[in-house]
Amino acid sequence: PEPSSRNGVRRFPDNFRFGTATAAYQIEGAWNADGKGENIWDHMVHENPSIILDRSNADTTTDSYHNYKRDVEMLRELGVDTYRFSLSWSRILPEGFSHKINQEGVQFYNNYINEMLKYNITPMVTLYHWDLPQKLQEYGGFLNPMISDWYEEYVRLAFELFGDRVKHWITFNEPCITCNDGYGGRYKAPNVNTSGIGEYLCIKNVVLSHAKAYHAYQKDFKSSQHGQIGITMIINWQEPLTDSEDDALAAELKRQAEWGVYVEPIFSKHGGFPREIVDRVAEKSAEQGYAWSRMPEFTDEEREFVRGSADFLGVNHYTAFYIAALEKNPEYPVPSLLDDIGIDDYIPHRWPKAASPWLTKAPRSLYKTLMNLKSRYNPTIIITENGWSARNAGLIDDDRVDYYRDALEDVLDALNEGVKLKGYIAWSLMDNFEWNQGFTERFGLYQVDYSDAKRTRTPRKSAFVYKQVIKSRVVDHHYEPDMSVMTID
Ligand code: GBH
Repeated sequence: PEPSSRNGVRRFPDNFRFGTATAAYQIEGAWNADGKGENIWDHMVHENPSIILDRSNADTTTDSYHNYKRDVEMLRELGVDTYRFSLSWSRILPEGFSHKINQEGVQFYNNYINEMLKYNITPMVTLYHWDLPQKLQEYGGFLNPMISDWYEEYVRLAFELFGDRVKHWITFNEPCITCNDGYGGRYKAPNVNTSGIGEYLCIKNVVLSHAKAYHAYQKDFKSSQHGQIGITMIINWQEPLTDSEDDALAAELKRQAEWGVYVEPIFSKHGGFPREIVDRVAEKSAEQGYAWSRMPEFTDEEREFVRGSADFLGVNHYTAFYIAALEKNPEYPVPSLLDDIGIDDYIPHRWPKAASPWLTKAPRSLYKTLMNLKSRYNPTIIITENGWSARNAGLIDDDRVDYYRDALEDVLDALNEGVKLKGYIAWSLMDNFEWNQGFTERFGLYQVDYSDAKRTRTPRKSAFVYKQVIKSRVVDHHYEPDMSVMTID
């Protein structure tokens, strides 16, 4: 972007928080150690190895279960305030329910959290990052409305066990991956193909699960623990391809399908699902001969229960897409959420490409996203993920450095515009198991050497640059780090 567009204060306020993020399945390994139960990712990759591009799995991955002290040391090297990581439900509750608590799993998280606190690093805990206990899947998982009670039972235990020290909770990471991909037949666990029906049941059940967790915390924990609870969405920028009304609606439907169905019920004044998608699915369902809409509604009581049930919105932002209306996209099964919304997406050739096919460096996409959220709900926001993938394992990652610098300039612009943005968390602390892409895509500020049993971690150039931003509170586009030695300041 033109330098002239970067106006205002170019310094991060002292109370603005910086962090890095990971997720349990992607980093812990030790998949069946010390009493951990199987989860839906363990199950899927073991049953069906070819669902992962390089036929790898996360049985060991970066082995953070054993390397957690090194992880915390890296956080200290970077000088971050916050570490966002997730709890593995089945490591704590091997069968999903609290009748059997795995004390060794609890001990692991206590050790991890205490190690962070020892060095003044604030833990931010994601309660669910896609890894449901397999047992609960056998009872229907997120298609069973009982899931909101099961989830409440689990999160209450997490609040009891860790809430004396953890003050930042995220109920769900990117629930659209659970629902639209996991139940919509798009190769994420549990990989059950219930597109067009199950995926909508899942959406409603996730929203109610979130709200139950929020209310449980307000009722029984907030007054003694004083923490905050939010929910994290993937919110990329969706730009209509043309000025036509159809493309504008298509872009809006894409936003609603990915995050609006969760955010609108929680953050809007009126509550409930976003109108356009509700009408659209009702219409399509009728055309297809269903006696009812495939998208369930909330009862009035449920709508009120959900409305306002969050202290902040977590935003995972990576990129942008152009969206056009396309009534019948032959790629999508019927019925499915993707067929319902009737869209096609495009990525312009001119945007620099990362290793992930969906990820490009789209100009000012983070700024546009934050301004759009401000105009809709003006929520308190934490950027809970932002990052860049490479196929190359090397340490000189100038494309990642460019990506982060421009994203951080967008953050400054948004702060200048009064967006209630409290912090920025980079994805990821280190290379890790990138879901269906296995180990073929690397997002790490630190490189991980998978050929080494110790899973040695080494800082990349981007780690040094991020450290400098955190320390100096400014983005210096000319800073060239001395990479010969990483220090703890
Ligand atoms: C995040 O998702 C996740 O929270 C994190 O665990 C992950 O490691 C990180 O990003 C990097 O991917 O292959 O065209 O079907 C980001 C949102 C949504 C991006 C699913 C990839 C699949 C696109 N992701 N999407 S496609």
